[in-house]
Order: sequence, then C-alpha cells, then structure tokens
Amino acid sequence: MQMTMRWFGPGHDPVTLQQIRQVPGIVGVITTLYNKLPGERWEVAEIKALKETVEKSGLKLSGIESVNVHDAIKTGGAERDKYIDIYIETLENLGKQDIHLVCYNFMPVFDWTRSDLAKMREDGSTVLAYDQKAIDAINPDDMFASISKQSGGHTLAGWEPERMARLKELFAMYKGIDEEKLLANLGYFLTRLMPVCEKYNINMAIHPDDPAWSVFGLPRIVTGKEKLLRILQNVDNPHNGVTLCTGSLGSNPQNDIPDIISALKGRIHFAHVRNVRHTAPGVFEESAHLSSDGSLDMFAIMKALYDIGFRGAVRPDHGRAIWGETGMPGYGLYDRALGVAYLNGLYEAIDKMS
Ligand code: DNO
Repeated sequence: MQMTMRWFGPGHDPVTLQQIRQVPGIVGVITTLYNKLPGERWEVAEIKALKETVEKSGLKLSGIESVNVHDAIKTGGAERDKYIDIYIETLENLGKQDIHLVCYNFMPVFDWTRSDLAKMREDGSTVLAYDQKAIDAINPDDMFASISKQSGGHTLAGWEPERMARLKELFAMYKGIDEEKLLANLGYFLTRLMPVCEKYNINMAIHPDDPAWSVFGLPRIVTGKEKLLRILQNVDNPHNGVTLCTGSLGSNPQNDIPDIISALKGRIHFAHVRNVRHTAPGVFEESAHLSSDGSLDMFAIMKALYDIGFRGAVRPDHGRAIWGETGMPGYGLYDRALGVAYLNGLYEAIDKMS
C-alpha cells in the first residue's frame, strides 16, 4: 500500500507539500493541474513542472485526480471524438512523464454533491453532509450558489465556475441520455483510450458517483457492485479500473464495501478510504475515519483491500474541519492526517497478523 494525500497544486492548496511530507508514512501526493477545464490538453511542460515541484519536496507524484472528462464525451455529442483525441494526447503526455494512474469520473453535470459543507457536530467540528430533502428543495443554479457561498473562496473540484455558468446548456445536453446511453458512451470512451493506456501502462480509475444515486434527475452509473462490474466487463482490459471510494459507495447503506472490494479484485487501481455516518434514509454526514464514529467498518475495508492483494495508492478522504483550521472544505490537513495515522495503524496490524 502506498499512502498518499491529495494536493491541489501550487497556488490552490493552502496545505503545503512540506506539511504533507511530515505526516508519517506518506510517500506521495495525488494531484492535478487544477486550472484545466475538461476538454483542455495538458502540455508536457506543465506536467513536468508539476512533477518537479512535487519531487523537490521529497514526495512522489503518485497519480492524477482528476483528468476531467468533457460533457461532449459523456453525452456522446458531435464533438466527442475531438475531445477524446485531446484526452488521449493528455494521457500520452502524462505517460511520457512516468505517471501511470489517472482518476476520473463520469458524473453528468455535477461532480460530488452535498447540501452542507460545514455541518456542526456535537464536538464542534464541522463536516460535509448530505440531506436528500434539501437537495430536492433546491434547483441546480441555487445549488451551485450555495456551494460557492460555503466554499471559503476556494474553487472546489468539479464545481468550476466556468462550467457552472453554463448549467442550463449542460442540462440540455443530457436530455435523452439515460443510464444505458451513458454507459455506452463510457464504453466508447474507454475503448478508445485503451491503446494509449497499454502503450504507457496507464491505469484509468473511475471514481464512483457521490452520492451513489441519481441527483437532479440526471443518470448515474457508478453506484454499486453490479454497475461497476458491468463497466469493467464492457471494456475488459486491466487498464480499465476503479477508484474504490468507500465514502461515495458507502453513501448508500445497501452497498457492502468489503464485498465490492472482493468482487473487483485486480481492477482497483486507487483507493479513497473514509467513513460516513448514515443518520436517516438519504441523509448522511462525513464522520471521522474511525470505524466507531461512522457507519462503515474500516477494519473490514482495509482487510478486504489487503486480501485481494491491493498494494496501490491509497489516500484518506475528506476530513472534518477541526482545531480551528480553515481551508478547502473536506481537505484540511489535520483530520486527514489523523485519518492517515489510523489507516496506517490498521494496515500494520493486518499485515503483521496475516
Ligand atoms: C471530491 C472528490 C471528487 C473526485 C472526482 C474524481 O472530494 O472525491 O471530486 O475527485 O469525482 O474525478
């Protein structure tokens, strides 16, 4: 297992590489060119500069999260081949810089969705939370306004203002796109990527939909075991794999995460390990990583990853805001560092007892 943390890059992340390096057991960061919009090509010089910045700090660039996918690809629109060509060039440029892991998502219009970015808990910490009733009561424009108001001035991953300014147009693009079409469009995209992935040994790792069900009437296809298996079987190539995000899949209490991990053996290329607390149907909050603070059994999750032989990049996921830290919602240093320490402890125990 390679323990990593997400880092949003120079000028975007208030957490520094030096701070990350001081977290015990961290070997690398998962990062991105944060200013790139979906559909833009990543140039060699930009990737090189990012990599050098990371490596100068003594860390490895362990993978990219995310190279975002243009909506023309997701909808199978007229321009999809043009944008797939650009995506392939980006992969080629990443491969040439010895980068072999790319996390992406195939969620229509929105990336992750929350109703509250700072829900106050009993102990005074704040967490990201979701309440389906609040989402049902809001329209997508107001949703974006509410998210940006709560973002503390940061641009949040997947909520780029440039895209959100075109919400109506984006929703119109998805008219007539149901789950089957979205799945077929994903298959088309992946099939075209596989040759460049094989050439440069790049593992594509699709991120589950968060939450793991449809929002605002948009189709969602990365929500549970059957659908994940279908995505893998559709393009049955080891480079077509998954980011096993326990918090996203775990938003639905019906998802048995250790069982999903076993079913995906060999095709998990990256893991986001965090806990959620289910409070009512369609209502959850992001708890501390500790099993007893949430609804997921983190030991069973780490054990399942260990048992399938997963030794790739892992990162803790969203942390609570604690100890007065202000920063990007979900991505402060302190609670994620606690998460790392806990996951390292679980892993050491599992390893020594196996
Ligand atoms: C949110 C993240 C997502 C994730 C993308 C992957 O914190 O988990 O934005 O990075 O869905 O493409």
